[in-house]
Amino acid sequence: MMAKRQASPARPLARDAMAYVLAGGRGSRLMELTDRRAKPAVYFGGKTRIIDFALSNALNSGIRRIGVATQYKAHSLIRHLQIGWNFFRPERNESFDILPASQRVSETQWYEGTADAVYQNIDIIEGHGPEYIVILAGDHIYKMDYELMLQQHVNQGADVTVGCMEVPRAEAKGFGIMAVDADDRITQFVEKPEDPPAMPGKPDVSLASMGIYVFTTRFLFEQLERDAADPESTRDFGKDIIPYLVKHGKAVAHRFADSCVRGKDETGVYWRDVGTVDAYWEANIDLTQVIPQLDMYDRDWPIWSHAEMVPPAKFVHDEDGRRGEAVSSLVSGNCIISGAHVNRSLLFTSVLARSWSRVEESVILPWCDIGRGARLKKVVLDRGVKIPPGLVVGEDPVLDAQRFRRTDKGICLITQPMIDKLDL
Ligand code: ADQ
Ligand code: ADP
Repeated sequence: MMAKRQASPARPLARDAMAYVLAGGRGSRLMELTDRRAKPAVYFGGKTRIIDFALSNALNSGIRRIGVATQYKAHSLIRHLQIGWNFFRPERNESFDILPASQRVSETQWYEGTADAVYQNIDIIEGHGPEYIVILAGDHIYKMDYELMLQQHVNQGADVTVGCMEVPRAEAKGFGIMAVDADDRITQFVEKPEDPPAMPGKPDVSLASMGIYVFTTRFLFEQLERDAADPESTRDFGKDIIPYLVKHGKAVAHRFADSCVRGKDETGVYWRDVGTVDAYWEANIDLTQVIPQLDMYDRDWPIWSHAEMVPPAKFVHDEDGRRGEAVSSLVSGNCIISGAHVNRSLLFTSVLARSWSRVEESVILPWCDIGRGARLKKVVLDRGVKIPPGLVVGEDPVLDAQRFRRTDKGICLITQPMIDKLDL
């Protein structure tokens, strides 16, 4: 292992680190929203995509070397990264690599687990020579200062530091769950247990891995080589590498609450998976509140993205003199609200809402066209959907469920193929 140096405020550890973002997952519980794009490429919050949060966290933390491992339906993601994240300069020792699947293996074989997605790109990481690696997932919404996690890693002399947070035990099945000692050393780790163990003294809470790991680069490579030689391994961080290091090495837990960026409103600890249509809808609609739980206005921790150069949103009377208006809503550039009423909704770029249409509690992705007199309530519209004049969604649950992807909570996800199939 390499010599450990103490964190010094004079030179942030982030400058010696590389962020490696795993962005290959489909996110199948988002249903048709991820039919054609990977979950990290899904739009969120009006101007950004989900992956922009992890990337912005890395950038805001001071990290200037970033690799993104892609896999499933990567085109939309790659296009977004190429347009929006192309400002890194090699001459300043910065880098931004978009890593396609299957560089080392045969044509038919993609990555196996998440560890393999790093193992296959060891050469590329080595070329950048980072001392530390921060492994991230590209599909969560949160704001976190990874520098603080790096400092804890170095100060505690850990082999691996795992980002963790408290989650309700009832929701803990989908996570790696850990137990820690008084020094936050991880003493037990089980990946996605059927019956998640609770935290001491907190019967309804489990301590969950966020899937964020800090390693010294050389040590990680040693572990990946060791794991690759193990025929029993599934080549996964959560299933193989982390449990191994909990047993045979020094694995330390880093509390998200210690490095969560709360913004000027000092909002609470915010972390969302947005992995289901309901959770996606809810997190987007929450932004329409007077004080949302996620502060997107914090200039000290901006969420970077690629924004199209488009004209401002426009609100006009239609030819009958009906007002075009939006209340309690976020309306992005190039939207035209013409004689339509928008309430408690989030409109991404270039949405057209035509006369007499009503949009309520809905998330409308870019380039949608809402026809005259249509009424939409509790809807998520995929990019580019053309809603025919007079279509009503959100008032007849049975009909909605026949036509669209309606969740138990009554949210309808609508894509263009669903509209094309309608017999109107
Ligand atoms: P999951 O998120 O369920 O659990 P996984 O499906 O392996 O783990 O995905 C981790 C991340 O890697 C996701 O962002 C996904 O998009 C991406 N990914 C998966 N396979 C990939 C591949 N081959 N190439 C590129 N990217 C890939 C993990 C941990 C748990 C932890 C949760 C927290 O295993 O212990 O609790 O994250 O969300
Ligand atoms: P984005 O996710 O950037 O909004 P689109 O919704 O336009 O992108 O498309 C998502 C992905 O599906 C893109 O990678 C695009 O290339 C692909 N795609 C879009 N339309 C078609 C089509 N008609 N046939 C095949 N692929 C398509």
